[in-house]
Amino acid sequence: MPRLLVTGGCGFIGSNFIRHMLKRRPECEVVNLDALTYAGNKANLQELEDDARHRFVHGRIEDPAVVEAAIANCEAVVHFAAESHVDRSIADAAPFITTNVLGTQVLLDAACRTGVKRFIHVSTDEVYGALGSEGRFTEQTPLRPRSPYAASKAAGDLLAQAYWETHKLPVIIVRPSNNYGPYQFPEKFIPVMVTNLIEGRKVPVYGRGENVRDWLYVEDCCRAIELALDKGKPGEAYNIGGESERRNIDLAQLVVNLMGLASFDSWLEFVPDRPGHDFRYALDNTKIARELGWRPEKKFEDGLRDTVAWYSDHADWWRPLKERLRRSSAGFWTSAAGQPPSPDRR
Ligand code: NAD
Ligand code: TDX
Repeated sequence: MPRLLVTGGCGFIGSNFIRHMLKRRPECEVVNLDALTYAGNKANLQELEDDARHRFVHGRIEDPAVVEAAIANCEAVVHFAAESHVDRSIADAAPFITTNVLGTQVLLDAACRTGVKRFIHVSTDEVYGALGSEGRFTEQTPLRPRSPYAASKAAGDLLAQAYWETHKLPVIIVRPSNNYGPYQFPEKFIPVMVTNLIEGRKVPVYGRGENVRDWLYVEDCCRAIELALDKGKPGEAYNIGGESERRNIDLAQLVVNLMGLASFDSWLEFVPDRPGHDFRYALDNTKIARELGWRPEKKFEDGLRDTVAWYSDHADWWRPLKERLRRSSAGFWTSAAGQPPSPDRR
């Protein structure tokens, strides 16, 4: 794969993926198309500043002229760019439709015109909806998105699938579970917890903290996407599950313990629940294990310890981001800035 177009490469998973590929593949070149929204940050790839194999293009994926120029001479596309935060989609769904639906269509059209050899569409487990306490989603599970974010991602999946069926664009859809690790924007649950606790603030727990997420270390996710790029079958979807399910409350307990803090309860603040909060996600990894030989390798407790250490060592990275979040939080529904969500703020 000599030259890749990566969209959203200045975000959390995208920046980890670019680092992963350039480290493992000396011959690889990356064009990184990113709009630098509130979640995009050039500092995520600071160490590649002098690496000629990485070319940053500032622009939006829903702009056909920008995409046309960026995709020229690229053999494959790995499409991460998205509005990615569920709480924000509850406050205002419009940017989710623009980026996750319209942007995906513009990219798919450009990919058809240039004839790329592979188009990896990075989707999410959330497109399947919510589980009760039993069972797992397989790739055959019908799409039943329940938040505006998940609906916009599912729309992207359906478009991607349709471009395979209609135009034979070699699209591969990957559906990872909740990622965690270095460079995750501090509005998502794990970085909210770790950075709040470092700052001496409480952890906002939605509802009673009984919802379950399946946690995947970001490096394991990047390995799976690399395999999908090399060996994935066009027209197919692959789940990428972390095989590490935890209730939010148990995860909070683990983080408080890892940070060496006593009296767990005093560090929690139970806040009103997210509207339509999906109860549980869990992915069946049978297909990706059998067809691509992938399994998650990082043990959850090790990944979490490494992540806590990374945020402890990189306060200069996240402090300005949290400052900005706090200043701008008035208009959207989130507790990430340390303000508990309440129904009258929706
Ligand atoms: P992120 O929010 O950290 O990063 C998104 C990036 O996309 C940012 O750099 C942003 O500037 C860029 N972007 C947003 N709108 C854009 C536009 N219109 N044009 C160009 N660039 C734009 O997201 P993430 O957590 O790294 O997620 C990456 C992808 O993986 C997303 O598609 C998301 O839906 C999916 N995903 C994420 C997770 C997770 O746990 N983080 C899990 C499953 C799937
Ligand atoms: O402050 C918080 N308190 C809290 O209890 C936050 C931010 C979250 N939560 C809960 C809600 C969820 O049950 O923690 C869980 C994880 O929440 P998020 O980090 O917002 O992730 P989630 O909504 O599960 O979605 C994530 O995984 C799938 C990503 O944000 C999506 O981009 C991805 O598709």
